[in-house]
Amino acid sequence: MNIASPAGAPRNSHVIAWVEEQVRLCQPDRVVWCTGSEAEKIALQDAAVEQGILLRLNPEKLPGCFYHRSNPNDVARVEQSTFICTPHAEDAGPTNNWSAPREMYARLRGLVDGAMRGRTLYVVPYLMGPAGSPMTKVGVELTDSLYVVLNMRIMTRMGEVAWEHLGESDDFSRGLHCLLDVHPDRRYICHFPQDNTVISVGSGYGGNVLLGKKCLALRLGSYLGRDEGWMAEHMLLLGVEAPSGQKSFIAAAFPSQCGKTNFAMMVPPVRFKGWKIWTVGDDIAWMRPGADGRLWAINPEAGYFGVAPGTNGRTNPNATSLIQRDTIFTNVALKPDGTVWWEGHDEPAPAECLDWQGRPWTPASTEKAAHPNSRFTAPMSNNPMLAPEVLDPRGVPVDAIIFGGRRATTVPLVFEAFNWSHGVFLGATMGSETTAAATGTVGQVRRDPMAMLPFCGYNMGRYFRHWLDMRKQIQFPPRIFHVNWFRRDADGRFLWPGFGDNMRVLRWILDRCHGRAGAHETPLGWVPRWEDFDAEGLVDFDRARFDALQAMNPDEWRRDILSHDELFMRLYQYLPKEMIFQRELLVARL
Ligand code: SAT
Ligand code: MN
Repeated sequence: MNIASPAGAPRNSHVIAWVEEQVRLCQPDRVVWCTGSEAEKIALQDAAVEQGILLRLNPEKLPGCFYHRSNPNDVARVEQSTFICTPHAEDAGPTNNWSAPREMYARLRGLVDGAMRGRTLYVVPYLMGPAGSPMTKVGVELTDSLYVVLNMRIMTRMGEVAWEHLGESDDFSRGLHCLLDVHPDRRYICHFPQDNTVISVGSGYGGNVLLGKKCLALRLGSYLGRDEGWMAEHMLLLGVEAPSGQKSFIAAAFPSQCGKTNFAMMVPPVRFKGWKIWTVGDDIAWMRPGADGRLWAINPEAGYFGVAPGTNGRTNPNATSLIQRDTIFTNVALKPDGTVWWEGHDEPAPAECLDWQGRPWTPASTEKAAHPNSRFTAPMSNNPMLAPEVLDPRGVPVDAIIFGGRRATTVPLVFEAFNWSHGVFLGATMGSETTAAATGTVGQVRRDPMAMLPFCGYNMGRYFRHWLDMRKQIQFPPRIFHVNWFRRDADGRFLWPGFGDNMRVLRWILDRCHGRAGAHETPLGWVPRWEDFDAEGLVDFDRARFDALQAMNPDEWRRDILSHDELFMRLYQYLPKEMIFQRELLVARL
């Protein structure tokens, strides 16, 4: 097939040569070069509906919205099938699956050889980051999935804009995605950082296949960032506007399904009249030192791939409004009137509906109607509180970095690191209970450094080194904090209401950043005293409850440090000595 000058193709000879090579390999019947136009979007949606990939939802109630069910064996990221393929195993490090590039290329070539016969290959050019930003990267994803094309169109700046940014350059990430037969035995998500390349086969779901997101923006991004002196992080970005008009920006790292989207779109409680939270991003931040000595961040994405269950007008009013249009819902429940439902929806459970696998469901059913990792894909432009700075090529200056996990015990609601190295240690030793975002057991505490365990594209020990080294380039570093919204009492009830009330924690964090709030020194770090914390208007919340939330039990912490040691031991050869010092200091303070 000759693809040299079809409609929509750029003149970039590097792109043409690479696409030609992939086409020869996969042998699709047709090649479509996506332009990103409105007309193209509608034609692709129509085609997806016709092929049964998408179902059009009720156009009056959910205009522009579609419904998709993935294969039931393919509903989350697959960490066991995700590989970092570098010449040496130690480049990938002990926390990644490694394979030699030559072997993995050979295996993948075997799998994709002729695999698109009878199918269409879509060429999806996209930008990660605002057009015109020096931080922005170009990616090109070749895929045989219309679902992927339509999701990429929401999640990235897709189309001609990317060719314009690229020009004649060959500096673009190469992504090949092939559904194959969507069988777990033939599912591989492989990264070749030296070649700026990702090959993903055998899956059609989320982070496995929307290659701009976890694969480029985090795994390849972290690798590029280390070489180029910036940071690719699994962080939301939000702006806080005080009644005075002063705006501060916060970056926060939480593992998947720990409320990044809700936090990034938080609506402050009535007590905080005049305060506004603006969303910059809900999942990924690219950060680099600016000429002014501060750390600046962009959100490389253009949409949200958020967890549906639990999203409602109380937990996330902004998300609830922005997913009323132009949204793709995946693996939620489908109601007879062509709308959607999930556990924790504003509407009560429907008398009858189809569950995420298309089976009849009623409130008497014992299984969940929506998959726990069901998702919405929605454009950020629909967010009523989208920060205008999200389009600024310079990004936003970061005042504070927050690390957090899902921990039922041990870890207080909030504490502040003594300094940058201590903050890096807090991030490096973060623990969290596993969730449905990845296949495997749910609810077990695992170490998830900086929430990057599944996403760091190189040796985790060297990643800590990079974090420590970045300090030298940042004259005015953000302060670093640790939070835990998920602590429970002896009866298993959450001690903290969370959601909008997280504004109270944010308030103390900001006041610390601007030198306005007091704190008390503990072995873990600085903590708010009762008088430093705004609890006014909280129901059933008194000083005893605050003390329970902030309690620090030395025995629990000694046990926790033993579990830090498990990670540190795996990384021992590569672990910066600052991490060992911080560990020793913590033990001594306890
Ligand atoms: O499926 S994704 O990897 O995109 C979502 C997540 O796990 O954060
Ligand atoms: Mn994520």
